[in-house]
Amino acid sequence: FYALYMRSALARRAVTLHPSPRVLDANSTTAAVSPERFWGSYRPQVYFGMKTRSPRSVVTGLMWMSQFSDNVNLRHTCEQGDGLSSYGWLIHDGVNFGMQQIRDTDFTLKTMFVKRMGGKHGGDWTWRITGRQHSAAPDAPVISLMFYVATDTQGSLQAHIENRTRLSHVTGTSEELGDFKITFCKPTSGEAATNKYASYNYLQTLSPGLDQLTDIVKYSLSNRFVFNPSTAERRLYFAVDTYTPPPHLQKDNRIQSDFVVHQVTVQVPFQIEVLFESGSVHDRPNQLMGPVLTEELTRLKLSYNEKFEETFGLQAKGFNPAQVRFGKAALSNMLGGMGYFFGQSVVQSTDSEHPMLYPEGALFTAVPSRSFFPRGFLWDEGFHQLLISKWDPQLTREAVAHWLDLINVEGWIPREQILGDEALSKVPSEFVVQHTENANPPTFFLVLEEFLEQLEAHPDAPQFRDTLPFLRRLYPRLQTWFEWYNTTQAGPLPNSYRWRGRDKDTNLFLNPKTLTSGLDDYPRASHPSEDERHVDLHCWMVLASRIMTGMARLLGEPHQEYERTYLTLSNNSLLNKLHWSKQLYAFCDYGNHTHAVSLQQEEVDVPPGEMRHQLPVKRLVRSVRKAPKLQYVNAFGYVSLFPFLLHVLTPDSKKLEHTLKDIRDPVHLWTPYGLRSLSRLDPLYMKHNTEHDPPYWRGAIWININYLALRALHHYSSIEGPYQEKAADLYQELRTNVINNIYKQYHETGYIWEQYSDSTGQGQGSHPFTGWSALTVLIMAEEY
Ligand code: 6A9
Repeated sequence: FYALYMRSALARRAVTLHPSPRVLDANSTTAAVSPERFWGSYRPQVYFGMKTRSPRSVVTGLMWMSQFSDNVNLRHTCEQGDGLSSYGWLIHDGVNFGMQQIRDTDFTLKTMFVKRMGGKHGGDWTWRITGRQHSAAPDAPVISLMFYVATDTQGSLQAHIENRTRLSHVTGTSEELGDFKITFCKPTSGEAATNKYASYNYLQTLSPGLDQLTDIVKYSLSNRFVFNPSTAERRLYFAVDTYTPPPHLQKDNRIQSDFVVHQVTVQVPFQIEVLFESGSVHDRPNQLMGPVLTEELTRLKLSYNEKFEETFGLQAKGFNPAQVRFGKAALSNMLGGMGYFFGQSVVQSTDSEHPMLYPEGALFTAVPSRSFFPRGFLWDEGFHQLLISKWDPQLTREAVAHWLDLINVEGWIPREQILGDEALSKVPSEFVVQHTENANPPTFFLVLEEFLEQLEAHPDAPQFRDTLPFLRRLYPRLQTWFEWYNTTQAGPLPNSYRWRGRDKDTNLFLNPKTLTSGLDDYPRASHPSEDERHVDLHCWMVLASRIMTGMARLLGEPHQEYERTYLTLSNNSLLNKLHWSKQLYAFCDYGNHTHAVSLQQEEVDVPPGEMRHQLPVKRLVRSVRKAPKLQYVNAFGYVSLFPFLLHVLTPDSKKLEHTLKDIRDPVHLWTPYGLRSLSRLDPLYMKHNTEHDPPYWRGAIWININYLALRALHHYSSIEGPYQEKAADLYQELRTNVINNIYKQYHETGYIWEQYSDSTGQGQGSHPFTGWSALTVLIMAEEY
């Protein structure tokens, strides 16, 4: 009984939050405390939508479809399957306004928002949507825009209808917004033009959850409506009609929330405005619409452009206007990709039999990809914030604070944050559960390093005034976070480290994955064991201990212990002893390993119950031709670079010379488009891991690591040492290659991509991926 009791007490610790005072005050994101950041485009998973930074926010959004085309093509959540030729924010300042361009089949939409402060609930905002045709084809497309408002279990909405079918405005009330009014203006054919022909429909219904909005609209569509502008023939079009939940949704017994849709069907070109007005604004000088809105947009754009040049200096560095526009789009998509999520992670601790629900929590974070991964990822976020902190350190402080407020009493933070029904609806069930023994690289230390440098360089600058108190509040959590890595990810030898949580079912994989390292299928020891040690994690710990030392010093806290750890771990002879392979002549992991593995077709007996009628089946199964033994893993690629990437190598190190040489070698990592992840000579280069698992970190070019490489080259070129010049040359060459390729791909494809092919430079993987690939802006600006 005692053992059982202990086990469940331990399990409870997994879902018990850290006891230190939260970094964020309980009301920090409310309209009262942070009115400018209350409303925002914090729903990165939809093409266009806004919400407030509150747990159960009223949400607004836009769906659209083109009429009289062959198939129903309702657009709402960002989906790669929609095949849009591009979409993304051209300009977004993270706070006040944004302008997005969406290129659909034969028309382009621009979606803009502008906020205006006032009253007690985060003020007003206005949307402007414009649509225009790509070519001057005679038959301009007819498009339906579906503007919607939905509550999320609290608050209520009333639709106001004129002429039977036109929803002219919605009034509503919610806890955080008080009373408000949303007005749908009639479309015009453009700026300063009069109304144009349009058909109107509306839907007023109930929804069991925000994840159901698309389906509700789809199920309600019927094509019994007539589009009849005087110049054209009468045609039937699709519109929202009455809605009765289909049988499978009738079983959804979540709380029903209000959902109102306003559909406008209109031919391009058009311009439409939507106004949100807070009931608490009493002294509104005018309505934020028409020429007033245009003027405001112009003013904001101008100051954005100035701030962009001030911050990144791309023009001064000689980039042409199109390249500068690319830089702005990359930054803007990072900012426009910030979301506010609320919910509970599902976590599994080794001490509990079943997954448990983590405490409810909020997360304000950027996301790697609006279409494919529109949620928070721990190590991605450190990279995201490197860029954001240069633009708006306040956004970064708030994001980092949210992440660290999710830490549990043990010092663990869930790696992938799937919070709320909407986020959950995008994730296959096998990926939902987060394991409490699993880490992810602590990239927030890179951000903290940036903060320490900002404070040192500009101690009195107003934008950094809040940094010191912020670091003070963060500190107790960082201590536990550091300790968690240092203890739970300790390796077999003193001062060595090992990623936990590698794939267990080793027969199914050419090489069992290490998702926790962030480098997923990058080759590690063929047979996961407790004897492993990982050089990338070792280097992350060097960084972590160095920054903890600096933080402790700055805050007047005891720093000796951290410094001792730092001095021990960063000692190059320890690193050589643990990770230098004489055979590979490079740094690498150590473990129970054999090179002699491959995937073979085998007839396998499928367990009864699974595919009953086809016993036995052919499957790819790993075959091991030579027994593994304890040895260096001898794979050359990103992992080998970490002592260089994280500045662990001393500038006079011979190992630095070797690293630089191998980086520049086209047989290993060098390509005209950036550094590839794995040497072409490695046996696992571009190999599938399973039948269905194509190579990921086995050759492709990833921008986060290329950023670290450029940052390291910049570092070693600016400190005295025998390889200073070599580093400077490589720096120039690599920087040019990376920038040119990403820019070229963006130009050609309309997107920034998750990774780039090492043989053609082509973007691949998910898109848009304006997560760490947007670090290109810092590379262009040479801000490291
Ligand atoms: C799969 C599929 C709709 C993989 O950018 C996020 C992460 C990185 O942290 C990691 O280093 N990506 C990289 O190797 C994407 C991970 C996506 C996992 C979820 C679910 C959803 O399909």
